[in-house]
Amino acid sequence: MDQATDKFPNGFLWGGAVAAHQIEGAYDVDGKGLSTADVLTAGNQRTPREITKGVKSDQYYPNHEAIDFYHTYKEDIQLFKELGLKAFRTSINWSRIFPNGDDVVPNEAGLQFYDDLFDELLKNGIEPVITLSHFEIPYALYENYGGFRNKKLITFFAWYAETVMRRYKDKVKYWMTFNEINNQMDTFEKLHAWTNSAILFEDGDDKEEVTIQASMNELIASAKAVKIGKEINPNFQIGCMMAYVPVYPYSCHPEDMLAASKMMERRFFYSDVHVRGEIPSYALKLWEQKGYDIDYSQEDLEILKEGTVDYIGFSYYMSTAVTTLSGVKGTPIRDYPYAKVVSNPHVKANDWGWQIDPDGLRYTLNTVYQRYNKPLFIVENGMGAYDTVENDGKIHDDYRVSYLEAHIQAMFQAVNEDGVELMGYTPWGVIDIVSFGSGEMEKRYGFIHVDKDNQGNGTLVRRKKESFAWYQNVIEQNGLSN
Ligand code: P53
Repeated sequence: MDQATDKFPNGFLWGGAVAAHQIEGAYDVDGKGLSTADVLTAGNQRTPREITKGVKSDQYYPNHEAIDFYHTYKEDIQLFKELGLKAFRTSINWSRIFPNGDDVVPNEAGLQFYDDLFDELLKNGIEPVITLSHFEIPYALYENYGGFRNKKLITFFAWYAETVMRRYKDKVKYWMTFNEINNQMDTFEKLHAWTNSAILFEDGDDKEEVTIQASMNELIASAKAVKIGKEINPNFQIGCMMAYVPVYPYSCHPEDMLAASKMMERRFFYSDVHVRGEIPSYALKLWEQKGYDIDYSQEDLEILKEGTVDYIGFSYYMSTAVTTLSGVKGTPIRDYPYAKVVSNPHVKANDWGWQIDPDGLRYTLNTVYQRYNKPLFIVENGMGAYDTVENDGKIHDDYRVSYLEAHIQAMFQAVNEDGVELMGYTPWGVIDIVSFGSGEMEKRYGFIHVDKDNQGNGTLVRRKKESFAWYQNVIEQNGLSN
């Protein structure tokens, strides 16, 4: 067999990933309503982003313009085509379709934009992979309903999902419901509660209880979307989207092992419901012990069963470690005060402290596949880094290539040595975009550089980085060259 073609399965979806609010800009045109991403200020490595009440004239909001993909998508898709992408993952901005979230009639101009975008991708041989809610919801749903803590959002989301799935039924085959739905359970205090849930907390709230309620509402909404989607087009492949950051025991002390496994439970809770269609016993026990009164009906439980996902999409960036040993510096963990999150002495970290661990990807692929026996799809992976544009306009980003190469190697081993079923790989931020976590432009992931800085200055000119040719070759060879 030809060396070049026996590396990854036939039809493997080599691609790139972004999200609507991080790339599109055009935040107030063609009838779009305000989204929760539009009231996030810029932060940096040390300063968190702030959430403002509505748009303030004296603040800078990096997502308002982002990289203006709304107006440049045709030229950008030409670059994606040259790169060789077979798939492009982005999201639909809910507030383009339903400006207030609770509207009955969709905004035609918003629908038309995604029609044009998907047509342009398909015309260039690129398969759209679409997330319904990627870390944003219409702002009015936050202000007027309190976000996903309110069960009414289940109905609004289901109507939004039905509207777009019907409209694009012949254009989009691969869907995901909520981006990184499990990325809200560890630190619901700040931005993470402002992800897909956009919870408006009230005085006296037990934040964990409210976050669990919002999570359940999202899981039910997701199952409804899966069920409706399958009725609209039985060929749809509808997945969930998880953030997998594996937690290692820092030592082989049995208590470290138990602490690591407890931490993993919180993350697995979401995929357990998505894939198995029922609430796991460890979650029911926890709610009982804490006296949480989580509201769901018999009908909701049936919907969970009927709306299980076809595949598991997930992001993988880093791993983390926990310990119960005294004398090791770390951050205490809510609920498990005897354990703390510590840095792993065996791996390095990037400038934002994210620990680089390609073996962790292989470990994750194995663990998740063995747990669920469902096809997996790596829909985000990458390393945020500062890039320098040299005087000759070149960008030597060998660090990016090293990171991705090591992760593709790990993925190769998981597929070819461990037998994991993997549908594709769409590295994050194929073109430079606004960082979600910090709001910076200069935390870059792309193969394509965009001339814009953290303050919003720049020409928005696109330049190919050195990694562009490298990834082009990976796709062409269907794997790493030997
Ligand atoms: P940024 C934390 C941990 C893992 C993934 O993140 C995360 C986050 C949030 O910061 O989010 C995903 O831009 C998310 C993307 C995001 C990407 O990772 O903070 O799905 O929207 O941009 C990278 O470097």
